[in-house]
Amino acid sequence: MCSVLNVILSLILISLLFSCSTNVKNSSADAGPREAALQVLTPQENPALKEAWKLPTYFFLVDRFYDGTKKNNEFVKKGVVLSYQGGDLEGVNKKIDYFTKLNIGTLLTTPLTSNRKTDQSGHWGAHGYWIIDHFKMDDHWGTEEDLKKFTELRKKNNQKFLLDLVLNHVDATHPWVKDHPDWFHTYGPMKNDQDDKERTEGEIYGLPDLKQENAEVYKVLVDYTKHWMDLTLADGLRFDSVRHIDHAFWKRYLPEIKKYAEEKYGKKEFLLLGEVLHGDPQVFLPYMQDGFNSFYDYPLYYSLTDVFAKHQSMLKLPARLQEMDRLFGEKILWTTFIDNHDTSRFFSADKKADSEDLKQAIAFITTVRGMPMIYSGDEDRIRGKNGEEGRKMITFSYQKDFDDIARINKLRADLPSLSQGLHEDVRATDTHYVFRRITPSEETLVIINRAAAPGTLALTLEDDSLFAKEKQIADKLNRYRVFNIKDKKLTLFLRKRDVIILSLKGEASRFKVIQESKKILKPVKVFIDAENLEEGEQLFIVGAGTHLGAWDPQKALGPFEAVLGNKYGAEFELPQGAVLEYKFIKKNSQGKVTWEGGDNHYIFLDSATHQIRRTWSNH
Ligand SMILES: [Ca+2]
Ligand SMILES: [Ca+2]
Repeated sequence: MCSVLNVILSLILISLLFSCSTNVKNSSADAGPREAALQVLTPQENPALKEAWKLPTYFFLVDRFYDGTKKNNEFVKKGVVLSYQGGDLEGVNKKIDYFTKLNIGTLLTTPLTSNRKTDQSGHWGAHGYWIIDHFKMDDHWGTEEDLKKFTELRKKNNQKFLLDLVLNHVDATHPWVKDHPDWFHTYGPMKNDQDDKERTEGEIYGLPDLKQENAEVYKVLVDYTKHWMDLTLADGLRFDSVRHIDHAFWKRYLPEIKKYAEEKYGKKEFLLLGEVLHGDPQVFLPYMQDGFNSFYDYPLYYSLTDVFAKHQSMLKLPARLQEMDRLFGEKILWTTFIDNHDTSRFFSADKKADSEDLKQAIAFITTVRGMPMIYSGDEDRIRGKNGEEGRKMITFSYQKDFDDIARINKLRADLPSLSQGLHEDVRATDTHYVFRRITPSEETLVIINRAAAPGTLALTLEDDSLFAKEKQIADKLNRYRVFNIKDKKLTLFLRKRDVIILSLKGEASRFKVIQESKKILKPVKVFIDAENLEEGEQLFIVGAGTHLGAWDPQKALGPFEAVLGNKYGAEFELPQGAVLEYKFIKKNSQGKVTWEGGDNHYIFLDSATHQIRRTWSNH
């Protein structure tokens, strides 16, 4: 190796050593990223919160679940998705065993408050987000007696309740708009959500925007919250449109509500779930500082849609999990989902998506960190290209899908490692992903195969793996599938698009090894074929995570040295176990940056990976 390269490598090593103290852009100072870990390390903080919310949640629109009585069917037009469909709490109460059979631990419904009584260009407030009276239940859902019965029934079934609240806006026909004009922002319509003032004070969808900084508004929103907490005995709250309300409000409001839940109801693990509708994990950092302990996991949602619905590389999953782990550590209990009432339905995200894909996606969110949330209709093959179209009435017609999802959901009750365990990436390629969840007394291996054909996978087990001592092991999803272990080699016969879950209880000594493992840097040689480099242009590599410069061209690793012909090479110290998500860039002597075209590259740096070879892509 030439001396220039040695100097460069030393500089890179120095920058890597200091990288743990640099902040990722846009993050607030004390929410800085953690150093890239050897593995994805998950729930060690907040064990009580993770225990309390370990079971899957079922989310439904009251109007779209089950029509228990025709008495309240005002404005109902069956089959017209923009109108009311007749669902009500009496229907929910009649079907209460449905949730138990699906192995659900928590129910979340759309808001229960009274909504506008007229249509808005053919759209009705069947979703519940167009409030006209904060202290009254909508007649469509039934009576407060029905709500009381619902609370009793779910208590009997040991099911929690998450209450959906709207604090950002009211409907234009709400009496407050006339009676208290000073309770609203006067910014006008929101067009640019990148602008902080416009995003928090502008009107979304023409809805009058509440002025939370007004003392009377603050008080009425707190009263509204407590009123519904008292009525429903909620175990947590789901907050709509979080990004459209100023941080100052959340910083004051969330601790007050948390205190109320603790002092009045003894609910120490009260969930504060924020809807921050964004795919970039960085956007969530300031909201974590505001006091939320859960968010919808939109960043992971986009990655898993790419993988399971659009049939893209599985490497996107560990790349995303690792990226989020670097930013948030274990501070947030992510609410994971495969679709919801604001997104396309899973089946409609891509033409290729089918029910096997859907079940794999659900198995994935059930076995990684966070709290999995089923959106009503995931078990019922509901389709729809966007949120509104996907809000169809449940038909209860796919018993096998229901049973399969119920079986996956049951894993959460049976295997504590899935909600509490550390996470270690074992193997990842374009078509399969193997990871381990581990607590001091349980080790679980999850194997997801996305290949369209059957195949064999041989995994070499670590000496300290509980599986290394066994001869045979049965799949937790299908006990008739048994796999052999010989000389610490586990041989798996994979079906096409398969999920296998293996778990053992016992003294899992690998737990300590993973917990204490420090970042192991290993030398990796990177070669890139690039034609037509212009005079003064040099090649660099940049990607996700501080170890690859966090996508900042100024912090890119390089330059590469000419090796032979169009081939350029460099050697870097990179963290073993990391999934690298990266691209190559060219920089000229004036500092002008040219990015490689096409999709990002991914590679899992396991112990056997010492080289990366690629060709520059123009598109
Ligand atoms: Ca009804
Ligand atoms: Ca607002």
